[in-house]
Amino acid sequence: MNDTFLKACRGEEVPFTPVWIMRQAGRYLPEYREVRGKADFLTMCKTPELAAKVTLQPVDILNVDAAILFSDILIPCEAMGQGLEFQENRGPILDPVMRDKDTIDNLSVPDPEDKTKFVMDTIRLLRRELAERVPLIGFSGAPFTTATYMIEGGTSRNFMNTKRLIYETPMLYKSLMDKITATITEYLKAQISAGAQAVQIFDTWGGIFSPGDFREFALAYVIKIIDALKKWIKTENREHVPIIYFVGQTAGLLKEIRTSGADAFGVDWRINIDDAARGLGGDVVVQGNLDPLSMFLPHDKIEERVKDILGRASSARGHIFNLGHGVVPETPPENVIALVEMVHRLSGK
Ligand code: 1CP
Repeated sequence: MNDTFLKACRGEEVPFTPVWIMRQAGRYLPEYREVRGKADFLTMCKTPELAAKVTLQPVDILNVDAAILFSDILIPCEAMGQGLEFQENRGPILDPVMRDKDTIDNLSVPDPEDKTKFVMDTIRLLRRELAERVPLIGFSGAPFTTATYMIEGGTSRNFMNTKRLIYETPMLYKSLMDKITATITEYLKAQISAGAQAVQIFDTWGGIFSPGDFREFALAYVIKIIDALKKWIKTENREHVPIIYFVGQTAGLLKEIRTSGADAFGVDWRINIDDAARGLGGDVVVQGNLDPLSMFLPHDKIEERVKDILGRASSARGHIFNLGHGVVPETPPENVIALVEMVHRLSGK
């Protein structure tokens, strides 16, 4: 198997820098749009054959060093009992919104093999179809990022309802977060049992907090999940499964993020990756961090940036190349193909 990605996650020697792209399966690929033309997004997530098909597309087309399960961070919200819809050009809609005690009390902590069996079936199918070609990454949202969607009822600009719940009724927020945390812990365990070889926890909106609030209202719950997963992996005598923690707006939160217990840290593009590695404690594995919109540059300019990031990241214990956030739908696929080739060529030792 091309296990360069797993080795890099563990901080081991690698022959080249592994690369995968956040949102590597998606609308920028014509092959994805073709499948998506026949099924809506949720149907794709819930049909293992379709989810597996689009998961494998970027592995074949881009030559990336890891596959990431095709799903969404909001799938567990529906499993907990909240209605979930994806409306064209509007994004996710969750209903009813989680802002009062009765509604939050009504949520359950689902059995992931029951309520989200399609995710686990997709993972089992993918491991067979990947046939050890590249490792498979499972994922979830972090509790806070997941909670923002559950509280706001969708995407948000200023997260007013979320912060209002936190500041006005902190115990209610905590009861919601405890349920989400328990759900995600079981969900990630089930993904690992089904065959996920690494997991990434997405805290896309963590950067809306001051460091103190981030620690109390977001990170504390991520620490619980990572701690529970590590203990479970140990008691079950399972092989080490790397955990990657990605936080949007990483720069102001490095001191906090380093205490999460993750094996590797996703870094967005707003900070130089060597500064991020230093802020995270120096001896760490970092993942990132090219600005997703620099994919619109001519190839020679992309190459300059790739070289710069590879050079800077050489000071860290390990580096997994990625964008600093998801690839946008307007991105020319040929530029992403070129990016992967550049990372491999320029980092080859
Ligand atoms: O119309 C379509 O085809 C659906 C678009 C789409 C896709 C392709 C959505 C809706 N989700 C996804 C897949 C997805 N989402 C993956 C697949 C694996 C891969 O990376 O290839 C992953 C890992 C996610 C994770 C996700 N979903 C995050 C965290 C990562 C990030 O980008 O910050 C978030 C915040 C979501 C919520 C979500 N799902 C979809 C949309 C449009 C949104 C974002 C809405 C917003 O901006 O708030």
